[in-house]
Amino acid sequence: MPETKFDEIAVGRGTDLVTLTRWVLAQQQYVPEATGDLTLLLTSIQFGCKFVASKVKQAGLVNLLGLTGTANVQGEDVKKLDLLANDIFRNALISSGKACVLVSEEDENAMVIQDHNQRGKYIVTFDPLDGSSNIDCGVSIGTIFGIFKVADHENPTEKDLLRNGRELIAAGYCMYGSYCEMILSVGNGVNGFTLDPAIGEFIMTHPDIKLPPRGKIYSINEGNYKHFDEPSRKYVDMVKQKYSARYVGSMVSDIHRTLLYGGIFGYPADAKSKRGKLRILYEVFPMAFLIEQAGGKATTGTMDALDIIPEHIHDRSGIWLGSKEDVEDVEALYKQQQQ
Ligand code: AHM
Ligand code: MG
Repeated sequence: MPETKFDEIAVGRGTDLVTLTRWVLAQQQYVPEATGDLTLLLTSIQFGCKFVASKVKQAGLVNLLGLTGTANVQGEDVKKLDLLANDIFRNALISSGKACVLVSEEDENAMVIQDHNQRGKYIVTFDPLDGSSNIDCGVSIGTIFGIFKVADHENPTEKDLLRNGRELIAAGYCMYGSYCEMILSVGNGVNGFTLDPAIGEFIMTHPDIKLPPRGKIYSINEGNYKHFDEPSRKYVDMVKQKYSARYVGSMVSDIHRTLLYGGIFGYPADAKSKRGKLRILYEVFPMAFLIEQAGGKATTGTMDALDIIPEHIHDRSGIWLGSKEDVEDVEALYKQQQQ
């Protein structure tokens, strides 16, 4: 018999693609106590995103556009796709066996997984379909999520939910746009993965995203200018002299552009929305976490966004996020006002 010979083969040659699952698995080696639970949870989120991406594409053809005729706890009209996306993510997360409590924009109360054997150690906060007002006209929308750990999965408490954003262990979003992209951070930078619909996998396309320290784009709903406080007005007056304006009206898309091109996105608290519009647990925190992980900054104007402690699961806050120096300009105007 001829002797078996061994050749060495290197990792990362030619057609070698890094899938999201492979990347998440590889991160486990940096965490000695890792159990693989987060990998499984993220796999279920990945599945939910693929499922929603496919439904968003078909929406106009299979009667998924339009309203359900009901309003959510925040008094907003619920779209058919909002409801479907919520159902898809709930089921995906429950079946992962790694979630303990779910907090969704569409559900009034936090949902505890009933079956103790199906409970894991994670709290997932999510907006299943953000940018609802853009659904029916085919403009980019997305899913946003944040992941915390629960202290005791047998007895989750309100304290597990109402905590600051620095305690997030992972956050991300998936954008359903001209391409479908998942942006994820597990606390060691930010990476982007594009869905290849032909093979059904998210492939790493934007490794280690870093925001430039200053951008050239400001993104804010200027239709609210008359309601803005003085620092917000002053800021808009200042940047419009030198920056371009871009505003999609879907937070996921506006943040995606900000991450890739730099600049600033703001939805400040104002006379109309006294506590801001965007929700802390599943819009503000995940996006602030990603922006900080990419070297940017996130503020309410007067404090770091990740230091907020919400008093209720659906609490809102004003928010400015983006390139560090741009956000610092906003902070300086708020400081000036306080003097
Ligand atoms: P939604 O979660 O009901 O879709 O609302 C959140 C959206 C964000 O995506 C976006 O940044 C903001 O609302 C846009 O609000 P407006 O239409 O007031 O500019
Ligand atoms: Mg939303």
